[in-house]
Amino acid sequence: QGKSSVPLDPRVQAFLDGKPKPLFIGGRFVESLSGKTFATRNPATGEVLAEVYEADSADVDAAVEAAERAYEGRWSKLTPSERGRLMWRLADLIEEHAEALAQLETLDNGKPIKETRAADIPLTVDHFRYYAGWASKIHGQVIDNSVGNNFFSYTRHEPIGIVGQIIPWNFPLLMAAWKLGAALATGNVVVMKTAEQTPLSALYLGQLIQEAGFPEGVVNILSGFGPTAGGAIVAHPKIRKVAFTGSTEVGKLIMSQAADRVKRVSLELGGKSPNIIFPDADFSKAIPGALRGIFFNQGQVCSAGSRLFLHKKVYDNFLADMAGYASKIKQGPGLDETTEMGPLVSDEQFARVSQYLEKGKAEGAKPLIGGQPLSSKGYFVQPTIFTDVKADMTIAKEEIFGPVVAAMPFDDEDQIADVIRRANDSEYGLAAGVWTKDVSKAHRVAHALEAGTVWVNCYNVFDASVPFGGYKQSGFGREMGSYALDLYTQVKSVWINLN
Ligand code: TXE
Repeated sequence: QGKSSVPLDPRVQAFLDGKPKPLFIGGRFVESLSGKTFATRNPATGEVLAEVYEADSADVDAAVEAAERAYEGRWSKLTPSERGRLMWRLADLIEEHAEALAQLETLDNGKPIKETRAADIPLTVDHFRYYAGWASKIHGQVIDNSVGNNFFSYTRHEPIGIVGQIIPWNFPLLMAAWKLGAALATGNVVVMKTAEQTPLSALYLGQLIQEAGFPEGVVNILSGFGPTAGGAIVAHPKIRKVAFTGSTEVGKLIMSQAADRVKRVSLELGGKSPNIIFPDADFSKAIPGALRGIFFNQGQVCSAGSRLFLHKKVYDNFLADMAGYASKIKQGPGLDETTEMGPLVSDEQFARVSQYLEKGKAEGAKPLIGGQPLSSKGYFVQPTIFTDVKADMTIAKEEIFGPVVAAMPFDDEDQIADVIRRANDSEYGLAAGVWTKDVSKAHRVAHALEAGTVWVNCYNVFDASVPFGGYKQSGFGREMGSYALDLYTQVKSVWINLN
């Protein structure tokens, strides 16, 4: 550990007590029924950080039973305002435990402590507070005059019941919050499976859920693997909805498996998002924006601006400046306060990204900087900017999920049709960025892009009140904002005969 390494918070020391971390079922921390455990590793060193109990279908069954008891029992007796108050209390507790959670997240995921402190944890707190407010504002419509004089009708927005949630490893705690916020505000109960690479912060959250006083079984948190624990959630007949964030490949599988029981699904999947720089852009903002767009969280962001379209007039200068900054990014262990880029999450992700670097070079792209995995211990990869990229190259089409950007020039002799066509030429449609001082052009491009989010003169900005989700194979359903409430409610129409 270096001089600038953060001293470990005593609460993290206590949490990492060397014993396998249990599952959170029915308000209690329990061993898995099989007794099996698996290891989660510190990506900065590759060493084992903790063992966790591994859930499989029997544990999912137990979690569903606990959730059902909660749904039929105390949870349904609470008023919406009481529900909201519990969520607010949870947000307060997360804030009290912010430093411990930030450190634990950094240890398990690898991301720099500067970012967990500034982004992951505060966004999680905001998220619970935002949805705490919604709990008491959910209601249906009165439909009276339009049905004539003989009838009167109204709607109720009712919870779905037991919902299954499967989350990824790139923002472990924040993804748990994105899933829990809307589900709890609307009165559902949850069986959540965390990603096998990063189970720890959600288990810590389980302790805070307990402390906040949520009725037992409202939230159940399982560590485990996709095909076993995840598969059991998707297959369980009493789980009526599955919310998933992860790869498009697994999203397709879940969607087809859910069809069997006509289970609702919402999917937030991969991306290959275009970030478009027009020549009139303010470079002092666009260069940091393009850097943040691809290098934030080591590029492991579903909305990463991984296809950088630069007007040919500015292509060389912009890239030269961008490469200058990128080459100074300080890589290191996440717990070092001076670290700007940490390791990738796992050896698997390291191997995946390394293969894309090889493939990019083999297909003829040129790394302006980077292009190599780093050989020291831990899963580090150099920040990489590829030039000479053709649209049909693998690195221009597939999601890499690492700090690797494909830069491509465009010109606007045909107005902006060419760059829009190229930006939209992807099976993905999660996000996009546009940099220009021309307001009309910014709106025109924003409207024409096939993406669930368009950032104008900014990138990777998130807020609990603004919906997020995909077009095309990036998935469907919107998390955050009032839109996410629709994912977790079903509408009942009640007719009254007035005669
Ligand atoms: O994803 P998986 P992986 C993309 C990104 C990355 C690639 C692979 O491109 O390189 O996916 O990452 C659970 N039934 N994204 O392999 O497998 C799994 O346990 C039910 C984009 O980690 O999709 C984990 O909890 N669940 C992304 C979650 O799915 C299953 C974030 C995600 O893992 C399952 C992560 C199954 N059969 C990866 N198989 C984003 N959109 O932000 C796996 N899981």
